[in-house]
Amino acid sequence: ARERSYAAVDLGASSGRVMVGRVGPGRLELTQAHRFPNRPVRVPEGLRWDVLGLYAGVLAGLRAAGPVASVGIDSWAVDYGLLDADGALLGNPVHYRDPRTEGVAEQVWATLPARELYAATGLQYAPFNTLYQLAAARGSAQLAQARRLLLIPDLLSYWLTGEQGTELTNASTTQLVDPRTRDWARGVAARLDIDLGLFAPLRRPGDPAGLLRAEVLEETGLSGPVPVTAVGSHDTASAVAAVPAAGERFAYICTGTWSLAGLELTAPVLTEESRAANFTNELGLDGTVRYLRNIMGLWLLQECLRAWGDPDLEALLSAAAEVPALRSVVDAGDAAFLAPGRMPERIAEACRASGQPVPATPAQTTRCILDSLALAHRRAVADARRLAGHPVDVVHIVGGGARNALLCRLTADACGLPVVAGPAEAAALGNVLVQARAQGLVGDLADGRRLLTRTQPLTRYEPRGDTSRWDAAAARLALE
Ligand code: ADP
Ligand code: LRH
Repeated sequence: ARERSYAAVDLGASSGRVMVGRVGPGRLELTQAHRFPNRPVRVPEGLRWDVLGLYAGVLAGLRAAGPVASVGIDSWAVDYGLLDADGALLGNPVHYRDPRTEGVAEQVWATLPARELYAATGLQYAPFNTLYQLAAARGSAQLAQARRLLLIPDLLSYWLTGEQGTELTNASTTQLVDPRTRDWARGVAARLDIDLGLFAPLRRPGDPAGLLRAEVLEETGLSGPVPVTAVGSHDTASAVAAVPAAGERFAYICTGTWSLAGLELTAPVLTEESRAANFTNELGLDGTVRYLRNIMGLWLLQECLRAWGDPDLEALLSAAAEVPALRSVVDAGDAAFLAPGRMPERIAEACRASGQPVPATPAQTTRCILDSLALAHRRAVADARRLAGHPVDVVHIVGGGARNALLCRLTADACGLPVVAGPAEAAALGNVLVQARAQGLVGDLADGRRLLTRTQPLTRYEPRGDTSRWDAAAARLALE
C-alpha cells in the first residue's frame, strides 16, 4: 500500500510543534512528535523571538519524528530574519508585537496613500505588516548590512537545507505582493524605496525546497536524502487548507493566539468598503484568497492567564461557563490589545469606559473575553458575507480554540449558524496534505478536505436562542 509519513513543523506564536502525518488511501493520522513553548524575549532593544531556541525545538522534533518522506514548515506570518553577505543571521528577529512600528504607517501613507496601498496589495492595515516593519527599520545598522530577508519559515528552511526561497502564501502577508498577479507588487516597492532584491525568489506550496543538510541528518539521526517541501508556510494558509468543508458556502475561524475569521474566495475584494472594514486578501493554495479579518483571539486569555500565574485552564473555563452571559463585552478587534502586559486591567478599563459592569474575578474576565470573541467572530462573518457577496451556511472553527467548547458554542449562538469545530491541529494537517500531494498521495484541495472530513473527529454545535441579545451587546460597543 502507498502510505507515507510526513513531518509538519508548525510554529505558532504561543507554541511550536513537530507533528507526524501518516497518509495513505483513505487514511490521514496525525501524531505529535514534540511540542515546545514559544516565549518571546524582552531585551533592551525590544521584543524578540528566540529563533535559535525554536530551531533547536525543530531539530529535537525531527529526531523524535523518525523516518519521514518529507518535511514542511509553517509559522506565524510577517516576521523575518536578516542575513549578511556571508548568509549569517543579523540579530534576533523582531517580534510583531514590538512597538517599533508605532506611528510608522502614517509616514508610509504620506508617500503612498492607504487607499492606493490597499488597491495594490489587498492587505488589511496592521501595524506589523512586513512593509511597515521595514519602514521602521530604515536607517538601522542592521538593515544597512542586510543582503537577504527570509520570512521565519523560510529562515528555518534555509538552516535545514542551505537553500533560500520566499514562499508565496506567507509573502502575501508582507504587503509587497499583488493578489491579482500573485507576484511582487513592484510598483509599491519602488514607491516606498524597498529593495525587492532582499527577498529570495518566490516558491509556491508544493515546490521542492532542498534536502536536509548532512549536519542536520546527523543531529536528527535521520538517514538521507530527506526533502523539504514548501507548504502553505503561513500557518493560516495551512490551517485554511485543512478546514473540513464541503462545497463553498462556509466561513472559517482559525482560533489560536489570533482569531482569523473570514472566507475562502477565488478572487480578491479590493473595494474601498472592504478597506474601511479592514479585511485582508492573503493568498492561499490553488489560486485561493483568504478574505478575513484579524481578531485579537485567545491572546486576550493567554495574557490574562500569564497575569494570574497560569491557573488550570479547564477549571477556569467551567467557572466561566457559569457566569451570566454578555454581562460586559469589549471590542476584540481593537488593536489597543496588541501589546503584552496588564491584560486583566486593560479589559476592566475597556468595560468601565463603555459603561458596563467591570469583571471582578478571573471567571468573569474569562467570560467577558469569550463573549467578546464570539461577538467579534459574528461581526467578521457577517461583514465578510456582505462585502464579498458570498453565502455562508456553516462556520468552521479550527486551531487550538476548537478545543474550547464554550467558545465554539457561543460562536454558534452569536452567528446564528451551526459551528463545526476541529481539527485543532489544522495548520499541521494542511502542511502534511500539501507534502503528500506533492508526492501524489492526495489530490486537490477538495480531495484533501474530503479526507479530513472522513478521518478527523469533528464536533457540531447548533445555534441556540435568537441572536437579538448579541445585537444588543454589539450596540453597547457602537460597532454595528
Ligand atoms: P498558536 O498556534 O497561535 O500558538 P494554538 O492554535 O496552538 O495557537 O492555540 C492555542 C490556544 O488554544 C490556547 O491559547 C488555548 O486558549 C487554546 N487551547 C488549547 N488547548 C485547549 C484545551 N484543552 N481547552 C481549551 N482551550 C485550549
Ligand atoms: C497567526 C498569524 C496571523 C497573522 C499573525 C501575525 O499565527 O499568522 O495570520 O496575522 O500571525
